[in-house]
Amino acid sequence: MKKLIGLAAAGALIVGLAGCASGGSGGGAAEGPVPLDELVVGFAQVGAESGWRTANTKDIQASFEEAGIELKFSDAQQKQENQIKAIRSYIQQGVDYIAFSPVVETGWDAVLNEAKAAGIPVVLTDRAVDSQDDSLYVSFLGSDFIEEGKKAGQWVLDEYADATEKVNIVQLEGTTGAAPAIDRAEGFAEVIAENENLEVIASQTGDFTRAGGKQVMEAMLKSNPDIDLVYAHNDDMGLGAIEAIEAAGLVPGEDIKIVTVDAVKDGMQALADGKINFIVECSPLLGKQLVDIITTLNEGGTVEKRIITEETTFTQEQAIEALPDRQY
Ligand code: GYE
Repeated sequence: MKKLIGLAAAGALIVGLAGCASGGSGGGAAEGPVPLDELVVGFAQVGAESGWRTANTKDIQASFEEAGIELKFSDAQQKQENQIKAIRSYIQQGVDYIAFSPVVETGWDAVLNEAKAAGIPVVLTDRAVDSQDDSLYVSFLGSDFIEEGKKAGQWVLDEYADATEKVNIVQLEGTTGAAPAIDRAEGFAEVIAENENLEVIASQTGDFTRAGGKQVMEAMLKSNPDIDLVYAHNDDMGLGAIEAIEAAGLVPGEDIKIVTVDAVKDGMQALADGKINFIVECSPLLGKQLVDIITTLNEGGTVEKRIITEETTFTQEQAIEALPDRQY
């Protein structure tokens, strides 16, 4: 399984050249590939809520520019209605392909059926949709968020293996209803259930933002005097929590341990400084693989339905080592 995933991540996306793949309105298999400088792709981004998202946007824009493919880009400011509007406008403009990162999991069937009716293939990047009908998208490229939650849980399990008393954990959740918020909570809960001393005493959304993480942490510190560990679904909320913890006169990383997901530069710096204790990597660099998917489809090839990003984890020492070369 690991090997398969590795291959997919390495860019081995073509599984056949059957000539049956869906091309865009501009052509594709039947009429032969559309020249790359005539291809148009519409990308409906979630927003600019985090360091991860900014890196993801930059990478996608740079990858399309490098490939010489026109990319229409929209920022939905974390609102599903804006994303739906953007997708409808791409359909109206008759783009060849639509790619998007769904802000929440549910509520996409109507607009995705409109894209299907218009013959425009859709690629999901980063986040999944929760739909019964998987013919509504060609491929889903992104991380395994349950696995990320499990990795975070495993660190906590090991860290407190010898604990004889209750360990009070608070969770800063991502955007309510978003795949990474649902799955990172699920994977984490599953693993920490192995030790009954580990207990999530409070869990609330900070919407994947630094300000949200800070605000929720301030409130949690007031109502829970004895917090041992913060599990934040992304670095930005963890960084916000650090500010709240310091403002309360406590030392982040020591008085209260912090585990996060993403491994963007600011998060890695906080880990190197000992303010965060462990980070599970989630790579935002999906641009090149997205270009590969689209050029493969354009050439009449087919792509894997699910392409999982390869990722690692970082301790403080590993962060110190990785920081100088970190691109984002
Ligand atoms: O972890 C978070 C961002 O969907 C994986 O969204 C992405 C998440 C990422 O806002 O920082």
